Amino acid sequence: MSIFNTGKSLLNKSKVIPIFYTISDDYAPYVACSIASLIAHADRKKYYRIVILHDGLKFHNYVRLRNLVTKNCEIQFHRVSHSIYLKMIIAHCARKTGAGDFYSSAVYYYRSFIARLYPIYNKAIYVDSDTVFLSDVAELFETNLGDNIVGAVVDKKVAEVKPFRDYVKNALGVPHTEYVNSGVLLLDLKKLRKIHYLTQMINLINKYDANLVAPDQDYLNVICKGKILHLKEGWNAAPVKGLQPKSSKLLHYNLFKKPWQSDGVDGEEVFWEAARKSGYFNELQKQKAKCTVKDIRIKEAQVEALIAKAAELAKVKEPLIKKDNL
Ligand SMILES: [Mn+2]
Repeated sequence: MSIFNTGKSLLNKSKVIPIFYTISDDYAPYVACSIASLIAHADRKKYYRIVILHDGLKFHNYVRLRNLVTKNCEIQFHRVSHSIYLKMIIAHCARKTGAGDFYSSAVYYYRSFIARLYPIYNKAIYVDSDTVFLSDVAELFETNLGDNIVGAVVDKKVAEVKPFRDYVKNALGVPHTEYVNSGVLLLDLKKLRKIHYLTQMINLINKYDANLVAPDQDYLNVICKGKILHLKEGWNAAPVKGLQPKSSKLLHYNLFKKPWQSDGVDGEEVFWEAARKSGYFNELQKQKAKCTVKDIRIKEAQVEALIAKAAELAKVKEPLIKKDNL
């Protein structure tokens, strides 16, 4: 037990709601906002365990994130050590340098390790740090997955952009009506262990060494195809201007429009409200002030490059990765 693992450790695992985030140090302010919003909507009668998987955090970030802890919302930190699996992923990412944002860090892949790292849990939630909760995460956790391995929301951005639609269909063999976003996941960890999810993913990486558009998300869609429960859109909602619709339960500032980079971003009020409770408000404001038009152009160019890459990869005659029949 480290001094950073705070809160009461309940032995009755069936009553704990485990929520996982994966971050590198520079994402600490955003994860603090997401956690602050999660806590603001938590049910006092329930117990939440937030686990931050990271690759090394500065001491002040540990301390500040720890400040968010409440009686029924604990925060654990887990520095993911570089296992043989992870080294393989890092080497794979290094070979794809310049192939897009998703290859910039192996942290994107940490979510695939949750089932393996935490055999004490049978069910868990994974959330991206660029999110803000508008309702109680327990409601998501209590969703019945039935026979499915994971629950996730169909990726609307993919459905809206033709090169993305063609890419998922041709390069992955997944129709856009089925392709989900991996920013919010309800995970049946028991089933993920049973199908050896991590091993399957590593095998696909080794076998194809494919240059994909959104690697970890693409692997999830291919490996779990047909076994994904489509959650209500509100659990991974695109922010809108002004007041958010009642159906929105979690806002995801997906892709490159982030309220901490510029003014006028849809759903910015919700983000700043969470930021006020995060302990990072002033810093985030300063960060936004420092962001130049040039920085935003660079982000826009990255989106364009990603769409161009999808268009190119969509030309393939057969899928780039194919799941083995076990
Ligand atoms: Mn995201």
